[in-house]
Amino acid sequence: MSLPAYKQNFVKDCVSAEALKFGTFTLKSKRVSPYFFNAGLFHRADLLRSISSAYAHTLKAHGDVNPDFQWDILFGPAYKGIPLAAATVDKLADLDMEKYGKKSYSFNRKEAKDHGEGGNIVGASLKGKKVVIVDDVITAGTAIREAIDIIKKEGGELVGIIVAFDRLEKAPSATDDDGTPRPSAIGEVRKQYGIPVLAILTLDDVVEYLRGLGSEEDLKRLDEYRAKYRASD
Ligand code: OMP
Repeated sequence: MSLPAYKQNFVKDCVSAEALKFGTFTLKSKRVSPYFFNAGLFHRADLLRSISSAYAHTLKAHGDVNPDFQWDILFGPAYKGIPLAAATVDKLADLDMEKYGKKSYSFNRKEAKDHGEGGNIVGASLKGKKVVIVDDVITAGTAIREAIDIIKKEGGELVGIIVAFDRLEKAPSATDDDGTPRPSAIGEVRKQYGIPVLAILTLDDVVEYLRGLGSEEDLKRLDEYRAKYRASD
C-alpha cells in the first residue's frame, strides 16, 4: 500500500528539513527513542506551507468521507499551535473556498488580559462553536488536556483534534517495560471524548516510506521500538 501524495510530500519535507530525525533521543517520558519529530522546524515559508497544506489535506480527506464532521473553528493552543491553525485555515480555503472560506482560527493567550478588549481568546470566539484543535505531537496528553479545558471553559464544543505526528505508542507509565498492552494518550482522548483524533503521519507511515529508502539500521531500530512500545489502540 503506498502513501497518498500529500503524506509522501510531507514525509519528504520532514526528512529534508530534519524535522524527522533518526538517532538516539530521550523523550519527555524518559523513553529512549530511535527517532524524533520536531514540528518547530517548520518555520521557513516553504516548510510552513508544507505542514499547513498537509494538515488541510488531512482535515479535508476526513471531512470528505465523514459528512457529519462539521466544524467552525481551528483552535491553535499557544504558542506552537498559533501559526499552524492560522496557516491551515488559509490552505483549506485554497483547497475549497466554498466549503472552508468562512472557517475561522483562534488561540488562547498564555497571560490573561484585563484591559482593552480583555478576554483570553484571540481570534474567533469559541462560544457555541464546533472546535477542532491543531497540535503537533501528543505523547502523554498533558498539553492537549489543557487545550480541551480552555475550549470547555470558553463554551466551545470540541469535535476533533488533528496532530502532525502520531507516534502510536502507549501512554507513558511507571510500568513502561513490563510488556502490558495499553492504549496511547491519543487513544484515551478518542475514547474519553468520542471524537476523531487525526494525524498527518503516523510511525507506521514513516516505516513504510523508509522501507527501501532508509538505512537498514534505522529501520531495524524503529521496528524494535515499535514492537516494544506499540499502543493497544
Ligand atoms: P505531551 O502529550 O504533553 O507529552 O506533549 C507532547 C510533547 O512531546 C511535545 O510538545 C514535544 O515536546 C514532545 N515530543 C515531540 O515533539 N516529538 C516527539 O517525537 C516526541 C516528543 C516527546 O517528548 O514525547
